[in-house]
Amino acid sequence: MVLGVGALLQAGVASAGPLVRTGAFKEATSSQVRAMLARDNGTVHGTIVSYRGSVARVTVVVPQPEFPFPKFEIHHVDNPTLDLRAGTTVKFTFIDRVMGFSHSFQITRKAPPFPMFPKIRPVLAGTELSPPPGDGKSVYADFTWRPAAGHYYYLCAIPGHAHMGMFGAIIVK
Ligand SMILES: [Cu+2]
Repeated sequence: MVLGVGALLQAGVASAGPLVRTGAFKEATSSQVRAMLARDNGTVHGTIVSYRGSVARVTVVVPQPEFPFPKFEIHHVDNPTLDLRAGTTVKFTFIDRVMGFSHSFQITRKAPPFPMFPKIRPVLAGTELSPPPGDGKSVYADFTWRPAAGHYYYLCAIPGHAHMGMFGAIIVK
């Protein structure tokens, strides 16, 4: 189940969309990651994270360890549903903490189930693949999204990851 290197990675990755480029990711220390986690202004209700106010700050982490299945984590909730208000400016910070493994965070209207090789077009916002973090390092990227009301999904475009559950819903009302 380890899908991680070489040309295989690129096969399922959407090229369209306003994505943060792989080369634009930056390295973060553990204390910088803690600060990014602390500025998330969502509130947890079970498996939902709700954001109110004009600016939502959403910090998404791919945590160590990633086994048995890779996942996203927001406020320590696995692949939560994000509850947003239309008109909100959503400032995402996406952090990959998994040594040696790339991931991405991409927003789409396409609904699951996602195939092994997801062909996600268009991607509305998000990132290309992260550069694989070095030992003890994290990499991150910031991007802003201003969604209209509707139902969306976020997912990782690495082959197999969304297929195995590395995705979540976004509801904008
Ligand atoms: Cu992934």
